[in-house]
Amino acid sequence: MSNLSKLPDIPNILAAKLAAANRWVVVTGSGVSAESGVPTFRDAQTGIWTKHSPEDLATSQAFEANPALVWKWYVWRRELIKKAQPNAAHRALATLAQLKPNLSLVTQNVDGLHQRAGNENVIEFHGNIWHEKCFSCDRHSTSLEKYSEQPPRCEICNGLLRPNVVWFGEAIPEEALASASLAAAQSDVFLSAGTSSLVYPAAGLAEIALQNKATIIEINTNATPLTTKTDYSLKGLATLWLPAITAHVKRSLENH
Ligand code: BV8
Ligand code: ZN
Repeated sequence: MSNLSKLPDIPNILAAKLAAANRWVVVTGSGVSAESGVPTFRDAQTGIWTKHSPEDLATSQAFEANPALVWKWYVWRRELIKKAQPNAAHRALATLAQLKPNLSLVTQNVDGLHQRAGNENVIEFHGNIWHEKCFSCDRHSTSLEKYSEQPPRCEICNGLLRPNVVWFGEAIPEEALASASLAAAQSDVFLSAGTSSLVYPAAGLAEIALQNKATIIEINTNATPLTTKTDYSLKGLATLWLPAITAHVKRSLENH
């Protein structure tokens, strides 16, 4: 947990709402992992990936056309993620989930850092980079060749394995979509952290919460299409605002 003295103050009315709120939904995007050294989707890609945009690589068409290229991009990301450590934002959310048992954590990130920080029930809306499935027969597989040069082969049909993440144009896993949508529809507080709120249906969860009159809070270093619809827009780093929120909730529970 960050040193409390440099954490930002939570506006008083919001502080009271947070302490009282029972059903929380937190949706995170790559901005929450950015301070762990994992590039966000909108960061310019670096090295050999500068000439590729994630939207072009994260598609089944791209994998079909050039499986080795797309597989190498995921291996490059896996190596970055392996070196990364969960940051103060991830750790604050792991503590918050213990303080608020009815908190649903929905992440668009595929890096598994929330689980490494201690969150157990993470709704992985876009899958997980460490899991694979067969591009031909769809069977889930746990290939040991996490960093191979070429996509590994399926042991059932010998098809190519692909990362078990949701590519553009692909459906969100049914269970993730249903549980995240239900949680948003029943939420008292909906907290969007570190996401540009551009990709649907993930960005639509805030709209579901809004219809349920939840208090909508956004943590982001920049404005997004969600910002004008929020009750509170907390401008700044996830590694400051999330520990500040968790510290406040912890203090208010201790004082009761
Ligand atoms: C689908 C996994 C149909 C892969 C990703 C309307 C409805 C439904 C679909 C669509 C629609 N309109 C358009 C679509 C199509 C598309 C879409 O939304 N396109 C966008 C570009 C317009 N959606 C889809 O294709 C989805 N599928 O709809 O299928 C269907 C339905 C039924 C049956 C068959 C088909 C699937 C989308 C999922 C794509 N997969 N990721 C991988 O990781 O490789 S998307 C990827 O980009 C992320 O997962 C995330 O969801 C998205 C955006 O990334 P962010 O996490 O927000 O990161 P970004 O860089 O954008 O922003 C970072 C933010 O953090 C910034 O705002 C920045 O200011 C902030 N920040 C940075 N540092 C910090 C910080 N904030 C705080 N602190 C910091 N330190
Ligand atoms: Zn197969």
